Amino acid sequence: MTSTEDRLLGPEQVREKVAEQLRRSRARSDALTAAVDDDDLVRQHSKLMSPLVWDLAHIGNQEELWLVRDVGGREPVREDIDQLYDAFQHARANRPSLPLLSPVEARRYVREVRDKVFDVLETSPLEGRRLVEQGFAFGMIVQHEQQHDETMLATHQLRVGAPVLRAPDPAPATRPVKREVFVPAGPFTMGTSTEPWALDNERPAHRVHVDAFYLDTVPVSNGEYLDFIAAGGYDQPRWWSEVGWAHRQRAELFAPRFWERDGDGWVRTRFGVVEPVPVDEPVVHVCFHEAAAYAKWAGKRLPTEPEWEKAARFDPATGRSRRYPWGDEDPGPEHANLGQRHLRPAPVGSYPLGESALGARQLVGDVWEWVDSDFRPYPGFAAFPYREYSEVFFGGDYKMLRGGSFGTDASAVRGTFRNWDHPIRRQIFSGFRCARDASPAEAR
Ligand code: AVJ
Ligand code: FE
Repeated sequence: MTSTEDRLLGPEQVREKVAEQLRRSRARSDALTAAVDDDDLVRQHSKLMSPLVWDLAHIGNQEELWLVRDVGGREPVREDIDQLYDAFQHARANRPSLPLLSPVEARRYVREVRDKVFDVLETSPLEGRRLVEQGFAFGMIVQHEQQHDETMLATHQLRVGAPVLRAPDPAPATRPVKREVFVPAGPFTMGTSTEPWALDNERPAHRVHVDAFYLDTVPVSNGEYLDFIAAGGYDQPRWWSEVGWAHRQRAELFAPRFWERDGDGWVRTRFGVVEPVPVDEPVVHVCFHEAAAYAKWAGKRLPTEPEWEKAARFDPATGRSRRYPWGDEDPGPEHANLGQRHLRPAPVGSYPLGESALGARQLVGDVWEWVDSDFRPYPGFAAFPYREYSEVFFGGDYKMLRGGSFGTDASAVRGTFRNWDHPIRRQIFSGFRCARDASPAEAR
């Protein structure tokens, strides 16, 4: 049996896992910031993003706050800069004009913090406080760095200039799959109370009833999205919600972000490379309103968050919820397109070994999937360890995204992981898949 209890690690195993993951996240931050010169690191490539050098020092500052000062009980490294790297004190648009650490100083700072953290990791007990049980605070900081690494990848995508990032392409899709999977009516366990590094908004586990429905087996492809464009989808308010249409008008949307017309066809820019839009890849860089409009045009709708999670985790053979679509095993390269191994989504139908028990593919990895739910706490939610991770964002301002993208690290996504953003955002690696109700006859 593979229950979460069997996965609990002893303190030495936790230390080893933390050390390995800290090294991996830092290798990624280093690669993303080494790819451009200092001038580029301090520049703001988009009003939506921080300069890369801000993300780097912010990663170090969060690590200092939680691991050096709180867990380690050590003296501050640089108390004077806390305020500069507090995301709530300065809007992204204003960050370039702050007296930020230079690239040389930022690199020295994150190294100094990391050296102390390795010392804290070796010498601090991993019990006695909830913050350190199973290495939670370290896991939170690993995830935080990886989240900012995905943000930095999005900044790279917004940056104008010659390509600086390279990675091999994913393999072609293996075989066609059926268009939809059936998700039977009934309750399932949503969220988790046992996953050691799950963040506060994923907790606690609770039972949720979901009516029978059909979910697309794979994400909506560029080819399908092109049909929506060709059918005049962007010109017909009937497919759009009222706020969606108002946004479509104001922002003059006509295609996914980074697409341009090229004669009769379309090209897109991907990390500085201009290329024909690949028809068999999941569409990426669409906002919630575009996703919802496409779904309506297709005679469908977006899944809700409970529907998405049930399709991803519910195993009808056992009635229990898995950690990941494919089971309880940590993600491997055979399961999902994660971790910036490829700098693009894999073709739809890829990763047969990552299939969920109900037969859906690519729920984890490739593209974040918009779902039609607002960011709300689960029943029994308690902010931990700080209100500013989740709680201050609850309410109707954000829509949820599930499953992670090719830019997300395996440590920063799971079957229960919840991401959110404003419904108009599309600089993130966001796509979607559609759902539809089952008829009463089908639902039996
Ligand atoms: C959960 C991805 C929305 O990047 O804004 C990073 C994660 N929180 N630093 C974000 C986060 C604090 C957050 N998201
Ligand atoms: Fe942050």
